[in-house]
Amino acid sequence: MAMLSFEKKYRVRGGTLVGGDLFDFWLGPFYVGFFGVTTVFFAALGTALILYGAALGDTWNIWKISIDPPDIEYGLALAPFKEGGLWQIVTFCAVGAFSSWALREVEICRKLGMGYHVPFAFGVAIFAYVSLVVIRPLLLGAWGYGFPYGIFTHLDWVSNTGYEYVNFHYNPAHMIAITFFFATCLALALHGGLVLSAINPAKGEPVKTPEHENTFFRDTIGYSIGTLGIHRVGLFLALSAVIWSAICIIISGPWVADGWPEWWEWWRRLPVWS
Ligand code: 07D
Ligand code: 07D
Ligand code: U10
Repeated sequence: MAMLSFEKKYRVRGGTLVGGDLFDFWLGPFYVGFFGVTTVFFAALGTALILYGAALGDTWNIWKISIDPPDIEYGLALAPFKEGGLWQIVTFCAVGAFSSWALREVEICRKLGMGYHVPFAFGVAIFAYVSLVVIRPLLLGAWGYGFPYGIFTHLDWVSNTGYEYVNFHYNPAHMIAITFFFATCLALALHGGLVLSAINPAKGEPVKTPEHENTFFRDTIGYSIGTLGIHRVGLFLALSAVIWSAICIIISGPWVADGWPEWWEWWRRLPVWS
């Protein structure tokens, strides 16, 4: 069915979580819904506040603009607007916009009668962001532990936070996260390569079947996970990468306060070595 006539057929009321029929309509290609309205509200307010913060700052250099969190001294209190209060409101808007976007995805899934895999996956990305700017600051007792909203300043934050723990590469959860990120790239490259090699053949060649795809991997590594399985594995690898990322930063400070290399002392002290 052509895409446009399919959309027409499925553009029917229902499936909303909140708001009933009130916002149950489309604007051009975009489904609106109650959470489309809240997304636009939080995203527009957050963006406007970032622009206002940039106007208050001393540069319009896009790389250097930064909305900084409050000083550690403010703890978990609300800070004055120009001393981190702005960062706190922008963070609130960001969490509001990202959650609204995820819920709008849920409503679209419900309309289409599909599973909730995509909003669930986005929820994991939101969890990583929330772990950086809400969960870890709460555990450490100050909003000042959140990262600043600026292109270069957020890189400075990652580098400084990394060196605070001497060598962040020794963080075991960071190791697991990185391994999952690398594995995700490998899996996507294998999958993209395999599918294109089978269904986008040279001119005049017939399109190949999933049996060809299975056989390629059985011939190469002795096992094929199958056409559905590879998507399960892909989702698992990608979500694991982000979940272990969230873990690696949540435990840096609240659990391990000194350097990560030192944490490995327990391994050196195992009686088996002596
Ligand atoms: C390709 C989908 C499209 C998304 C894009 C990003 C904005 C920000 C706003 C200046 C893959 C749009 C960007 C809306 C502009 C202001 C106020 C996604 C794709 C194109 N980072 N980070 C980038 C964010 C963190 C790190 C680039 C966001 C953590 C490193 C971009 C967040 C840590 C490097 C960016 C976030 C961290 C980057 C490209 C939120 C650990 C780079 C991103 C909300 C996770 C790279 C100059 C990209 C770079 C980069 C955005 C959080 C580390 C500006 C929105 C604190 C080491 N980050 N980042 O393509 O070139 O993502 O930086 O959590 O090297 Mg970052
Ligand atoms: C947080 C993004 C969420 C995004 C959302 C959506 C918009 C809308 C609109 C485009 C999590 C935002 C959407 C804004 C845009 C339009 C229209 C994703 C998030 C909700 N590290 N490290 C990681 C590596 C080192 C350090 C994670 C590698 C050094 C610290 C990952 C190396 C030191 C932290 C990772 C390396 C160090 C991390 C990031 C190599 C510095 C974190 C991925 C090869 C000296 C961060 C949760 C991630 C983390 C993190 C990889 C090196 C420090 C596993 C490969 C040794 C402090 N590092 N790192 O988390 O875990 O994405 O964050 O050297 O905080 Mg590291
Ligand atoms: C996959 C797949 C598959 C496919 C696929 C795909 C995965 C089975 C069948 C999909 C994959 C692709 C298409 C490949 C490319 C994708 C990526 C590389 C991922 C990264 C994506 C991007 C970088 C694009 C990002 C674009 C976005 C998020 C769209 C932005 C849209 C909006 C802002 C409008 C949102 C609409 C809402 C909220 C509700 C409706 C309301 C309106 C329309 C009102 C209009 C008002 C506004 C737009 C203003 C709102 C203000 C905002 C947001 C603040 C901005 C402020 C300013 C100052 C400008 O597996 O195979 O094939 O295709």
